[in-house]
Amino acid sequence: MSNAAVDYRPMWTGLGLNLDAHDALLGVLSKAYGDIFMSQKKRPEGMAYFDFVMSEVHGLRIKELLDGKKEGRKVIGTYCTFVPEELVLAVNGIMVGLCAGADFATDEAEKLLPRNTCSLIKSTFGFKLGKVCPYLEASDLVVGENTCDGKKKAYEVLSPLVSGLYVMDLPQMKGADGRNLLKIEYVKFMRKLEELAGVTVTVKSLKAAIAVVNAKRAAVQRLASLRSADPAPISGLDGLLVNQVFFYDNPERFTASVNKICDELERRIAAGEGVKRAGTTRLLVSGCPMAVPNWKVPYIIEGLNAVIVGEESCVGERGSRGAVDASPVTIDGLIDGIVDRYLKIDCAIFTPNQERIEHIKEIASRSKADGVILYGLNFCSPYLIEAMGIEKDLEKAGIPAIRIETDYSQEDAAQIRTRVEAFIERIRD
Ligand code: BJ8
Repeated sequence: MSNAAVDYRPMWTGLGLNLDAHDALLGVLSKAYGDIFMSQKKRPEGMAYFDFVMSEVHGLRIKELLDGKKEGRKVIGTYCTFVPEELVLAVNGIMVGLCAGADFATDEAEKLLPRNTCSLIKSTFGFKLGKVCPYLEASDLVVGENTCDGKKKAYEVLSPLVSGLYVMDLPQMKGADGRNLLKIEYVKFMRKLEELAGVTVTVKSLKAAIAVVNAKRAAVQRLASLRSADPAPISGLDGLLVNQVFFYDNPERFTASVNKICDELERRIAAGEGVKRAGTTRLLVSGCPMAVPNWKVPYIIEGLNAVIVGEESCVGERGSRGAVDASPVTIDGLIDGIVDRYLKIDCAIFTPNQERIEHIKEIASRSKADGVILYGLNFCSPYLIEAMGIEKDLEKAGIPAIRIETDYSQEDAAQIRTRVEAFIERIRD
């Protein structure tokens, strides 16, 4: 997936990538992207921008990061939506999500991690050990976080493998003590960024950064609300792709591109047009994050007579809802606004986490979903355990739900297809 006209190999060599392994990875990704995305019918024209971004995901965007580094900007790689992009932008840094959405070098990863570790964590290691992630290699600081037990312990193992791993502590409960902890951690992280970048955060720089990220979130929220139309104006696969690119792209360019798609979708909706006919079964997908290029389950769902109308996920509404209050006039006040916004993320690592079920119901109702697919990665205790209670709760509320537990392999694709097909039939009966 790179522009054939430009030879990025010297750049990748400079980053220490294993070129043969990287070529093999890009070959597989490129084919998957063509099969999954380019074969869709009635895509919005604005998705051409996202096709371009994906075609250059290891090319032009990496060059932009390296050009930024030459100008003295720092690249901050992250694995969790709890890392505030506002703070990174306030020191003129660039934040990127790190690759964790495909099986790669799993045998190597399993020499360091138990087999019964979730695919997302194994993937993080596989991409590092296989030397195929230019984002990771371009990062000046890699930020881990104290979230689930798997990640927490995996960062101890990852630490000697990457230069500059910084682990942020996160609360697991949302009372006053939890809020205090998050604020302390965000201030510590801001100091770390200031030291790394040699830049002091000012009220002006932080306000400007908040405005950029709020605009980016507002654009994806606008897109999410347009998906409530019937017929759905955009496929779930394309909706997910936008949510995935959210973590990689230049934020201002991303915002403009999403708003452009929204303008187009508004015209589509006014004309009564959509990607599938009105009345197609509408599904909400809820659960573990789907990092690039984890498209397996949405591809299966939309290959059937169904359309995905929302993602209750960190790569989706859980990660992008809300806004930071930009009105305070002190750094402390602005940090409070950041803490308040991020503390609303209802990740399953929190206990209790009742607001997540309310949030799922709210999205299901707004997006006019006919049912909810509770998506969980094998061995992910926080989401798999929550899913059992949520399934019962949703069914009790009259919202059909099904739990799908899977990994990044294709081995269970036929079985998932059969189960989703039966679920759609149950909804339609
Ligand atoms: S805020 S969801 S991005 S931690 S799938 S590694 S939970 S065992 S990813 Fe997450 Fe931040 Fe929460 Fe969001 Fe562990 Fe589960 Fe694996 Fe997971």
